[in-house]
Amino acid sequence: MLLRNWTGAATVPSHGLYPHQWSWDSAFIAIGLRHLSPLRAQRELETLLSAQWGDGRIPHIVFNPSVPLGAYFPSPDFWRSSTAGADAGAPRGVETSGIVQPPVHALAAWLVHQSDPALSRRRGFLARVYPRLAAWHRYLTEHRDLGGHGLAAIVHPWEPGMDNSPCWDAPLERVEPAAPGSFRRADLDHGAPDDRPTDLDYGRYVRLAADYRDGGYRDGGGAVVPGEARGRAHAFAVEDPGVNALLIASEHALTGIATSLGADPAPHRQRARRLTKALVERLWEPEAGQFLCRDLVGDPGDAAGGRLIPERSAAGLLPLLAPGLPREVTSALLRTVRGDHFGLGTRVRLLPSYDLRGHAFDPYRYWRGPAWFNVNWLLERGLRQHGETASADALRASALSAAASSGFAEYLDPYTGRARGTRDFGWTAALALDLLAAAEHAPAPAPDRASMSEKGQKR
Ligand code: 2M8
Repeated sequence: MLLRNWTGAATVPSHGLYPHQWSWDSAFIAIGLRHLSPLRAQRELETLLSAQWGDGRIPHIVFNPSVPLGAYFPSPDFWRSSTAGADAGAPRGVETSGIVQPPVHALAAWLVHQSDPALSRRRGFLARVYPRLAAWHRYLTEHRDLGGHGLAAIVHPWEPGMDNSPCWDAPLERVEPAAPGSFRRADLDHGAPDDRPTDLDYGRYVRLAADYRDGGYRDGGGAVVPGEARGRAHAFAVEDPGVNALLIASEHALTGIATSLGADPAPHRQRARRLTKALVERLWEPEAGQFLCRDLVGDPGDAAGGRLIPERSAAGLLPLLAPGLPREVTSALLRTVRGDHFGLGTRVRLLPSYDLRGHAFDPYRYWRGPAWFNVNWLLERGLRQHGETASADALRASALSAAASSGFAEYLDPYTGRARGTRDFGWTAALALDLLAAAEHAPAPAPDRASMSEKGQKR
């Protein structure tokens, strides 16, 4: 199935609903593909990175020119990357979107390398991807530090990958939606309207993307606007704990990559440390026992730079992946994972994307409750890193059985495990393959060793 989604240079998440290359999908897909073909896994990431912009951003979609324009919206003629993004260094030879997705790529590259270090060295894989991955992280920490406190911010609800999360409801209310007749959704040709975002949400997504494009995809970061004022150059600007946790995990992967190439890993270690500190200072909410998102646009007079959004998303648990958190933070996160709000191991089969007790919980609708395989794969890894082997094993078993019984569904009802969304979904198949391969190996070692050792370590 995974091989059927391969198009010759990359893998589509799904031939119907998502017929192009998506950024974080490709990273997850490469992680699974490495067990079938390390060469294809390398090419998957290389194709994505070849569409990187001059300013370092990795676009969230790389368009396949042979797919008709009407097959997916927003299509290349909406984003107009090669012209509207020219000043930001968008490539000329390929059309892409102009927004980004979570930075799982360095982690993926490191795992892909480890699956066949000899092939990787022969092809110079790490040497080629390392400068691009480093530029990508620089883009996020420099251009996207819109809050001025060291974290990367997102400027569109599609950027954290959790498009329709209730966390975006309040920030989106300030956004004037694009007129309903001004665009045509293609997603409803494939997905059930009850599962997908509403038309009103879509109107707001379109408005934000069009405004970003019309501003030349400029971020207002860097030297242009100082400190906290940067976030206010956007109608939507949020610091998301999932995005930043993945950035930290990937920065740790860069220490491994740099070491393997004989380069200095210290800058990556330092950046990971700085990001981890900022993550705790800015987004940890002790009363909730989890990390929350920070809305940077909210209250112009707020000296702390925006306010925390009182919604519990699974993104707020992903910092379990970040080594070096204070012990009390980790313990509280583990309690929250198993507690009433997420119910892992008690009330649900897989971790839901949003608070089971939340006012907006919906077991079907996109990122407002259903369980997603990539989030569960990340959590499984986080649990294992913290020595929670029994919970990680149980989650792995649950994810594997749900992936197979659901026809590799895009997401599931977290209570019943019933399949939702599209089927034959790329990262579901890929990550199931990775979990299966891991189940056949010895348990993973502690994170520090995992990031430094190359031999005999596949996860
Ligand atoms: C979904 O997002 C796209 C927009 O990027 C969409 O709804 O059309 C999300 O689930 C996102 O996380 C995922 O990367 C993408 C492709 O699978 O689909």
